[in-house]
Amino acid sequence: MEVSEKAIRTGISGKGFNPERIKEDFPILRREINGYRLVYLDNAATTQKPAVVVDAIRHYYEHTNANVHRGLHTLAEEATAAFESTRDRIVPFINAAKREEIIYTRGTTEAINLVAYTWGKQNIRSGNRIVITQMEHHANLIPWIMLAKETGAELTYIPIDEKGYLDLRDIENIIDSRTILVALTHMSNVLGTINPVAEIAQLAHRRGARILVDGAQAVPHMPVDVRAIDADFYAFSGHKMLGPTGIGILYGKEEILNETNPFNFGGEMISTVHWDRVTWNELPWKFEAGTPNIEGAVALGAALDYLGKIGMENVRAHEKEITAYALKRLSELDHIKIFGPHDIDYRGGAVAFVDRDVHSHDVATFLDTRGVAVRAGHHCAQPLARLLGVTSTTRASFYIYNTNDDVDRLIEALKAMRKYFRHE
Ligand code: 7TS
Repeated sequence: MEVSEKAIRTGISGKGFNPERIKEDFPILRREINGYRLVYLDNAATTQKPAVVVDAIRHYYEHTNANVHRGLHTLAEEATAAFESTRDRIVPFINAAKREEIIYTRGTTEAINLVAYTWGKQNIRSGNRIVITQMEHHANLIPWIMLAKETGAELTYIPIDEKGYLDLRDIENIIDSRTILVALTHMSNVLGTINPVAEIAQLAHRRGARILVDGAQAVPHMPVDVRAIDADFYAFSGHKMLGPTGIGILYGKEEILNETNPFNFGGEMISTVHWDRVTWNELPWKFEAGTPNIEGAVALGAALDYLGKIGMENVRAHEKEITAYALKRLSELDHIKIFGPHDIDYRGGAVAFVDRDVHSHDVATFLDTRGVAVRAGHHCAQPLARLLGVTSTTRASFYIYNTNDDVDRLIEALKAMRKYFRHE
């Protein structure tokens, strides 16, 4: 099969794409750490950036830099166009209905807090129920703990089963008629579990509740369609999908955002201001007070282009393959216990595990001596770790530039670690 020049540049072949070729687009992956070629397996925390994303930031400052929405000079118009064009590209990327539904934030955390402080404070009352799950990241847990305390609403958890799936047997009673909001993660950053968010949205809507989906781990790794899910709110971060830090997205249905008062006040978010009264700007700017992260939005556009060329189906297919390989290789080590589902159709590429004898922090530190970067800790989900009966786990998480060779390097390093700590 003939492969176009463009496809070669992006590493795309007839069978999806070639991660070895993709690696070349990421300057940082040429680094050696402690004498070994870097194997970066901390992608659930943040991904590395391809040269095109780094170049977009440089190009923006060298050619375009100006403040957005308020200037009449060429640079200001170009900066505004570049900033707003990423918003236009987010719309099809998650299949939103319109650009008014795409709010720039600093990331998932800020997006969820924005919903809690605006829609949440406006709508949640004593006697209401907020439903979340036992596998939430602190970003989708603490805002609801605080809001429940403040309003007198009840916070209820969908439990997880021993395999790491949501236990939905009692879901009809958990999401009851008092429920006003269901907030859950699309993909767990610890267990890797992909949750049936569309089905849960259907039930929430039948009860008259709204649903917020934390898509921090989903949008970077699989095709996401917010309208097929019928999400009322959907949050994600640019830095976990090849973009820079400090830029993220809150998607919200237009009619809900229209009924919701803003929370950050200042420039940009107003229409008219008098000494004693103001009217709000239109969507989406109503929620974007102050000078935004322009460079971040512009570079996120470059990241979207890069992922778009690969195709999110291909990203997901590659991650299924490498995660299946990682689960198989890790399962061969009898001193390793893996958390989360093993069925590759229902999980993503974050694989948390513990060694029977070596503390997860020592595991991560040892792996680093072999050039393998993983995360160890509670992964910002302390109650979940407690539920799993551990204080911390080691987590390997994969992305488009990881290969089976990288998994082999992880396994070799784990074996070397056992020797080093004299557990063999
Ligand atoms: N929700 C989930 C499911 C996450 O995995 C994270 C970050 C967040 C929310 C917060 O995203 P932020 O961009 O606002 O920080 N997760 C991780 C992690 O697993 N390791 O480091 C950050």
